[in-house]
Amino acid sequence: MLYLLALLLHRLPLAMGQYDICKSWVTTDDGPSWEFYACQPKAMRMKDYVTVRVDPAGITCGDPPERFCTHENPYLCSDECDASNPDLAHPPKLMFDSEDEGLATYWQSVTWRRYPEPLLANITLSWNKSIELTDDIVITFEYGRPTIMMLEKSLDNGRTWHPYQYYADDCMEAFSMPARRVRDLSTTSANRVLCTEEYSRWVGSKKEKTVRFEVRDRFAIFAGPDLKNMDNLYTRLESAKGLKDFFTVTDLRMRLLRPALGGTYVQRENLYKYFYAVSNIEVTGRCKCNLHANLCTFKEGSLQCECEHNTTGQDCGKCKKNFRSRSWRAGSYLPLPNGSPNACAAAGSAFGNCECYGHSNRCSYIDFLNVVTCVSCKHNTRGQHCQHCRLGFYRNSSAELDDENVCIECNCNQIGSLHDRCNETGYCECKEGATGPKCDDCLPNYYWRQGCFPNVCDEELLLCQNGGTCYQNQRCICPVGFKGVLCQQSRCEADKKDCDGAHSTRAGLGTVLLGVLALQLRGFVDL
Ligand SMILES: *[C@@H]1O[C@H](CO)[C@@H](O)[C@H](O)[C@H]1NC(C)=O
Ligand SMILES: *[C@@H]1O[C@H](CO)[C@@H](O)[C@H](O)[C@H]1NC(C)=O
Ligand SMILES: *[C@@H]1O[C@H](CO)[C@@H](O)[C@H](O)[C@H]1NC(C)=O
Ligand SMILES: *[C@@H]1O[C@H](CO)[C@@H](O)[C@H](O)[C@H]1NC(C)=O
Ligand SMILES: *[C@@H]1O[C@H](CO)[C@@H](O)[C@H](O)[C@H]1NC(C)=O
Ligand SMILES: [Ca+2]
Repeated sequence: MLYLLALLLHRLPLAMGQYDICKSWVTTDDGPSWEFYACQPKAMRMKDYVTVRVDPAGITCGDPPERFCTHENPYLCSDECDASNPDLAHPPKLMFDSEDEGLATYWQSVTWRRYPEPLLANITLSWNKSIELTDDIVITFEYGRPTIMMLEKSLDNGRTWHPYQYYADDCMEAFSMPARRVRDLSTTSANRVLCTEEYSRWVGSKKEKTVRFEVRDRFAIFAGPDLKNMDNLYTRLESAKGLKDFFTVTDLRMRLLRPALGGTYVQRENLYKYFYAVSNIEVTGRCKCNLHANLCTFKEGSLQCECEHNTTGQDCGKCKKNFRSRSWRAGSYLPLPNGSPNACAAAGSAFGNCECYGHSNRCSYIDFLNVVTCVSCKHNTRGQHCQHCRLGFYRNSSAELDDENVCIECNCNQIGSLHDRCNETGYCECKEGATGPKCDDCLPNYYWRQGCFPNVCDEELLLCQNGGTCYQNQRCICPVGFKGVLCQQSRCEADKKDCDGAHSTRAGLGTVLLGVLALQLRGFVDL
């Protein structure tokens, strides 16, 4: 039971917004103590923390200076872009500045002077931090919106990319996709990637300037219009597979594929009016802190969660050292309204002192042994406390016992080793002739061929004789007239018939002559 005062104290901040506080000091029948809640940072204007990259090189206008015109004034091509003149330059940073009223500042591309080669540009935004979108992404285009573009996202700092939304004035023609609207999605399709025609048609360049990625409309599928029922959204984010990740990004990329045409056709004689110009990119979201932080700060050029609940890492994605008695878990929005902190626990504090070094979160009591033991040890560990490595793995000497990398696979060569186990330093047990930590090498005087075999011949003791040559230590290639493992045997000696038999004299002579010839060619016989 909570005392009324404590109740007020910790209910008050909660009323300000959901999941705003991570803990509060409460007084219970057992005395005062901390109570912990799932918590998340406030939404922010993410463009203030972004780094931008525009591709390909040379796509930004003004180097060399060039003229352009607009769809409104197609024959008055007196506007100029000049990168060396601050008043006439249009660098990428102008997509993220705050603008004086009425005066748009924008990044601008070169014109479509290479038509019909496509005019392509990528604008890549990187945060080096996972971010959860909380509102629409709004991209503002001056002089008309692209007739074809694509939005892509990455969840791993740009290593892999996934389509996020397709935009075209004709989705079928551009992407072979039917046109759909986010408003028409349902609870089961809320994270569908679709193609929309709403933001690409020509309506005059001054009227509709924005291209949106509709986050609110997707939220509204669960939270209702005006997002009144956020509880329902949070419940769904927790339970629907992939839904949370759908709104999470580390990077965004706008792939501009065809500029505004101002009509149906491209006027080849006036290509100065086709280009891209972006004045603003608004991204609203919050740092992803796995519900373990309510603050996110910009430090050393990167956003960083201020982790609570004894978690750590950029996203509070792991337990702090000495707080790994059970596996790390993200906090949960459920149960409403305060959620579950799923805090990390100090070593030895949970499960009646059964320490599992964070490799298991389940313990079981074995009756007849009267011990508590960890169940289903992960990360290739085993043992009562998950303190040993599984067979076929060895202890990583530079990792603590509670490190995920504590066990390293032995990786013994299957052919060269006796079995797949290794000793504490990772050495495997080798079959005869094999050597090396993993038994994938051969001892001297052995050669590798699906295992190690003793050399048949070499350049020292096991020399091929009579002009034979040693092939990869496996066999002697003998000159005609000789045979045997080391070519030590003359064919005549071995097969008397060849030399003595009258009927075979000519053949025998021929063989001898050929043999001499072969030796001559090898430079062995000096005639
Ligand atoms: C834009 O990025 C995509 C990958 O997301 C890449 O395939 C394409 O070549 C890039 N285009 C330009 C013009 O750099
Ligand atoms: C990205 O963030 C991590 C963690 O804060 C930091 O160590 C790293 O230097 C950052 N990388 C870049 C390119 O800013
Ligand atoms: C985290 O550890 C500290 C001790 O360092 C403890 O006082 C605190 O209650 C712990 N927090 C949680 C959420 O378990
Ligand atoms: C050993 O553990 C350290 C610390 O976690 C880790 O950086 C390293 O990659 C591990 N070594 C192997 C071979 O997994
Ligand atoms: C593991 O085996 C190698 C090779 O036999 C040996 O040099 C090493 O000392 C052994 N390590 C341990 C800890 O026994
Ligand atoms: Ca601007």
